[in-house]
Amino acid sequence: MKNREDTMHIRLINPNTTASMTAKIGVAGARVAAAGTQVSATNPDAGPVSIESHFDEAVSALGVLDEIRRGEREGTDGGERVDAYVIACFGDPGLLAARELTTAPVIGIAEAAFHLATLISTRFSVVTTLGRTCIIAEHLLQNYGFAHHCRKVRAAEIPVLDLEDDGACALGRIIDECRRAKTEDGIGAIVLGCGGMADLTDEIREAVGLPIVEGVTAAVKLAESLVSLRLGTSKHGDLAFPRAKTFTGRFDYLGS
Ligand code: 5HY
Repeated sequence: MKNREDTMHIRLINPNTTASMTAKIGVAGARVAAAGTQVSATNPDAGPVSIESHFDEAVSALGVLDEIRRGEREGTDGGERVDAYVIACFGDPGLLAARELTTAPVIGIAEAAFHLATLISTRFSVVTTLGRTCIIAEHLLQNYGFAHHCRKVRAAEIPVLDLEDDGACALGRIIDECRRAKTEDGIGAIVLGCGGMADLTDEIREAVGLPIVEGVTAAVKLAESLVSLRLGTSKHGDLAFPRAKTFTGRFDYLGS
């Protein structure tokens, strides 16, 4: 593990396969990274172009694991070692399984945003894309122990890929929903519920007038803190490397 004086390399993984969204996530992460922090962004070759359901989530999780394995191989094949990973989808797909595959910290953007929101407000709301994905965020809030901090998970009712289409006025709908949250939820901050919103934080903050917590940038800063503190994923207990075993059929490449 590198000490705080050296550079560090943070790999952002967009679990969907839309390259333009991956590029946008990379730019947003690099913009807040400290001097000396290299940020790279990838997405799986195979999987859903956007994640908007439990099914999409389940399939995308394997893509995330493939990207972690790729990052780990790069480090051993003489490439740039990855010091921390960020899963840049608001469902944090495959988070715990990903942590089993590396000693580096692995941070989900939902978990990161929840942590930071509770440091600056006693109550926050989440504004995500489609209504049907709200339950995914609600399950994460319960799972991570933040449910009592979150007043409401709201949806702007926009398909994820509208965020890639300037003509779709996704920003206007997100701002409207944030304004409703501000007046109705009794909150002090808003968490943006999609990695594809990573470039919208400033515009939304100006339009709504509340602290806006965005997951990709939150995760990059938390990753830097963990690496600087020489804190990696514990290999003692449930996040130890998976036991070697055979995988059959199309998953035989996962065997060891
Ligand atoms: C995300 N989907 O962050 C989630 C957002 C959502 O493709 N990237 C996606 O709506 O759950």
